[in-house]
Amino acid sequence: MTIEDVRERLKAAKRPIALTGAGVSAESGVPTFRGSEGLWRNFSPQDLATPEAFERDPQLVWEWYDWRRSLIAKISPNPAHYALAELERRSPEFTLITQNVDGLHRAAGSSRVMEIHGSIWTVRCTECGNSSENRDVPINILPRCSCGGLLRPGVVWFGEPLPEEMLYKAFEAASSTDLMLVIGTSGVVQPAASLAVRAKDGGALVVEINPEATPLSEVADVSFKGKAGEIAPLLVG
Ligand code: BV8
Ligand code: ZN
Repeated sequence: MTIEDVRERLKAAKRPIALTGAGVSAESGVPTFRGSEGLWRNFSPQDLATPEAFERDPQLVWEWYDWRRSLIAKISPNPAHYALAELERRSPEFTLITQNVDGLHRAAGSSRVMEIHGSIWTVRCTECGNSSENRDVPINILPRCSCGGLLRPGVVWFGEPLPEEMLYKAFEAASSTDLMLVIGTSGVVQPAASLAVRAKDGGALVVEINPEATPLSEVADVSFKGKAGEIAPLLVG
């Protein structure tokens, strides 16, 4: 199936959806989770993006998030983000589900975005549970809520449940889509990766964009081996 074929199928799709991962932001300069550049002070994200790490050393975890926030604050969306924002303008039914917390889809103009792993620009109080947007760069560490409680990044850590309502809606959308784009994800993190399987089981055409093969390459009907910033604009046309 060629890029032209998929472009036609995407034009005809009634309820297209896209599932994106760190790879869609790679060309903007955001280090991916599992790429070699994803390391920080020799810690891997898996070690730091957990409630246990925050419990043990909130200072270290906040230094990592502050480093990522200050990096992302200087970064712009790339053509892949803009192509998906264009797709939303063209298809009112289009749904964008992202594992990324960088906010670049919204920055590119997407508004119907399901940030199933939360947002790095949200903070949540560990005492009163209040969530708010915080764009301070740098953020003063350790950040405190007005109630005095310690603030944490408003993201979903490993071992934490995804927002239930949003996850239910994401699986609903995956069950009823007729075409899913799977862009820039290694397909190893659950339950996000299962959304692609759900789409396939529901009879959707599943199209992967990734320079490498992933576990989702077997699920996909077609896998374009290449960069999101180059291929996504060709598919959206
Ligand atoms: C949960 C927010 C249950 C934080 C993130 C064993 C087996 C199976 C599952 C598990 C297991 N042990 C534990 C689990 C569950 C665990 C999990 O899946 N672990 C994996 C690692 C095995 N999942 C969880 O813990 C989830 N919660 O299961 O809860 C539960 C239920 C009820 C009650 C209690 C508990 C929570 C998962 C969410 C974790 N949070 N992020 C933060 O960002 O700080 S996940 C993190 O990984 C990011 O969100 C990232 O997006 C995501 C997935 O990674 P990718 O996006 O795929 O990025 P990656 O670097 O991996 O890959 C990049 C890809 O891009 C590559 O393929 C590369 O080739 C490609 N690429 C590179 N350049 C480009 C490109 N593609 C296109 N263009 C390019 N230019
Ligand atoms: Zn509070």
